[in-house]
Amino acid sequence: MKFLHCADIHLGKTLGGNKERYKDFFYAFSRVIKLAIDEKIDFMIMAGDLFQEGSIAPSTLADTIEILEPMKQAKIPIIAIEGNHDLFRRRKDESWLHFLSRRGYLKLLRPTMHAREGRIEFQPYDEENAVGGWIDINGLRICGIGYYGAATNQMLALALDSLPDKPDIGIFHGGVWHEHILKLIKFGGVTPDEIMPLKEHFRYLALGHGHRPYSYGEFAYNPGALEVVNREEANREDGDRGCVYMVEMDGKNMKVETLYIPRRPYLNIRTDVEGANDFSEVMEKCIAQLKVKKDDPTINKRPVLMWDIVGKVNFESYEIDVDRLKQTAMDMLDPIHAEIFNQTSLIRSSRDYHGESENMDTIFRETILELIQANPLYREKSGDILDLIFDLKREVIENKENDRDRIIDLIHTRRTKFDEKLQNKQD
Ligand SMILES: [Mn+2]
Repeated sequence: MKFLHCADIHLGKTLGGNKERYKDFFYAFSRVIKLAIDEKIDFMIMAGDLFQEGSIAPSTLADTIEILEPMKQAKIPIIAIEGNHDLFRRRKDESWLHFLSRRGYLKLLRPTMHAREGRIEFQPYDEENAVGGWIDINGLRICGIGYYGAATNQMLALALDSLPDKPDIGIFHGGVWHEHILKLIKFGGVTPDEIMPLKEHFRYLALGHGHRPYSYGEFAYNPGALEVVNREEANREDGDRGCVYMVEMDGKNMKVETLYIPRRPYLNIRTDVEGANDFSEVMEKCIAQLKVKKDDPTINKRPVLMWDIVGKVNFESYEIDVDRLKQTAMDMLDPIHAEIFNQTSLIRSSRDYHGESENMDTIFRETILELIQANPLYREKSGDILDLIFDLKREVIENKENDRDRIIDLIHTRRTKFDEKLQNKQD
């Protein structure tokens, strides 16, 4: 018996609407599917987060069906559970995975929750409803444990009380908290002490949720995300690749092999411009750093670029021309997508704040403007947004009747005006 285990595919994810980035996630998944078909595996496990969000776009669904079709043709079942990202508008009984299961593209495992009785039930997979708690494939019993979020510890204990007889494989969207991944998982985490009892029940525990690969106790395996979903996950020391597991179970023996799936290079650059006196000094430091990246032979494909400019500077930080920096980066590295975060701040001598000439409004305006301009998306409209925030502040202070609708109205009216202004610009 041979199966592939993958997780956290996040189809539908993109960056600022970038089409190429959107396709990267499908491309990575298509490599896994090709591997499955070439290796003639018996089944595939997808341990949650097939999609980036529960309410995916129609085209994401169409692209997904297209990519799954060869698996259906090859009659290789995909046994899947829902991750936190797959739930449709936070409804626990609806997901596009269930739709795919009903259409024969996968088999969705989901235990039945009896919330009032505080009980979890694992029912056999029911072809008609295209859902169930467990399924037998060629003599292996696979059990879908699911995702329990903040309630993971209690729910996992309940789940263990009602497992079907002699399961071989468990699928669980949740992570083991230990030093390497602690930071990556906020909800859905269990401690090593809580995960070890599962070893008595399962020979293999297929995990999802943590986006970096790890294994625990020689039975729990987490492949991580195929592509970089959030920038913190990008780690060039790991190489530009995601991972899946090829597992062979034969009698009592089990062999787990890690296979790598190439992914797009993802550059997280941080340039420290501490002490710069003007924009040209910032530019100089930035170009020096870009040159290093340009010469890096391991970047063999157009990268994604996420660039932080940090440090205290001796001039107003909004004078940093983010658009020009971006253009320079585009020219030098040719990324498919680049985002620049101006996180510099002004070094002020303390007398500036004590001077009576500087009233609170000026300080307020400067501080807020800096915050708005830190995000490149808002830079163009920073003046308008600043005015709005300023007016809102006054409105909140002066609005004695606590009339919320008036404040919401104010936001709506101004927003419409921003849009009109932009529209005029484009025309
Ligand atoms: Mn995920």
